[in-house]
Amino acid sequence: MRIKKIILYKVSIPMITSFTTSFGTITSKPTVIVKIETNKGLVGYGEAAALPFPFYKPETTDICMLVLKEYISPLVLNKEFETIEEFMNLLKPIKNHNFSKTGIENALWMVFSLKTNKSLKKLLGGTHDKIAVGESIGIKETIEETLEEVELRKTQGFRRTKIKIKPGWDIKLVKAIRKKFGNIPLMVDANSAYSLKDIKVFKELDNYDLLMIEQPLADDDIIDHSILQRQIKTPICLDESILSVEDARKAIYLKACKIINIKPGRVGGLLESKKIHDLCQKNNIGVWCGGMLETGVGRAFNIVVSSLPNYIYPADMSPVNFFYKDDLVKDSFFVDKEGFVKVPDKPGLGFEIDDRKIKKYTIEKLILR
Ligand code: OSB
Ligand code: MG
Repeated sequence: MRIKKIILYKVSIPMITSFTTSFGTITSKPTVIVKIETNKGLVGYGEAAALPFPFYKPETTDICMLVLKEYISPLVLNKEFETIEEFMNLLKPIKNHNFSKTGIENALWMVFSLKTNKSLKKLLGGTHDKIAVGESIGIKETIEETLEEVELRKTQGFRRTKIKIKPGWDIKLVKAIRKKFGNIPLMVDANSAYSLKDIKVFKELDNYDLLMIEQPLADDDIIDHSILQRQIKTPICLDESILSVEDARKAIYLKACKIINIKPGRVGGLLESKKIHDLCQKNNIGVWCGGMLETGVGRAFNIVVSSLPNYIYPADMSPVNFFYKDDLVKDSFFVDKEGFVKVPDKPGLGFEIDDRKIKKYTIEKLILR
């Protein structure tokens, strides 16, 4: 198989609400949609869902456009390959840039799904027919406002609540949620905002029976996570720290976490996600799928990866219309009253791409061949 044409769309759908974490506030989130066409005329779409600024990972939306155009396209256009593994080997010279790689890798999975007439779930080896989902609640102005959102999402069926924390916005909030909602499945995500000096905060959080604490410490410090995990019983879940199956191997070896959040975008696609998933499964580390506020295109791949057997905790899967005025797919995924999303079982993305919408929200377009 060969890719004969790549089209990059930098797309910006207006946000309905901003999203605040310890690293900053997202008020607009352009994303990159990657469309590929093969020599046999098959078409696939993927999403490189980096953030517009380098506060989560160094890669940004504009960097994805640049890397896809200048470095990825020349390595892959018109090159022969038979499998995704072979395709990813073409990308080996490029260090990191996992969001960029994911954009094109996902598009290729879609092509393979169409070519073999098998659903993505089947191709990847998924076993769940539906996936459990939760919501990620950003940092708000007040505790009251946060409690209202927890309430709303609970009544909508979401199966667990994740709140973003940062120093000064942690224990009081968790305490208020426990007081009002009792023993609901609850977790926190610090996005690297703390250091080992904050051990008192974590010892205190240990009293609130949290499902997990996501990425408490620096993204490049697996050792300190290991030191912290030895001192608290709440499971540490790594997000930013895990960019590859190699990172996962080291984290597991050092006992730096008990859970891993495997987002395809952060690790470079579905194939690497599957490798991390398999390693975790062997080592009794449960996993789940986080999100990058993707459009319906990126979310479709997150749903697929979540169908793998060791994805045992609810995914961050707020519907696209929580955050955005519109979507790029027709009939986006639906969260049922019990908080489950059905995994599509037809070949292709599983959702119908709305080309008109892509056109409408495109702010930059590049055709590469
Ligand atoms: O840390 O999980 C995170 C959004 C952007 C960047 C990082 C994170 C998040 C979220 C939102 O928590 C999850 C979602 O896409 O719904
Ligand atoms: Mg996170």
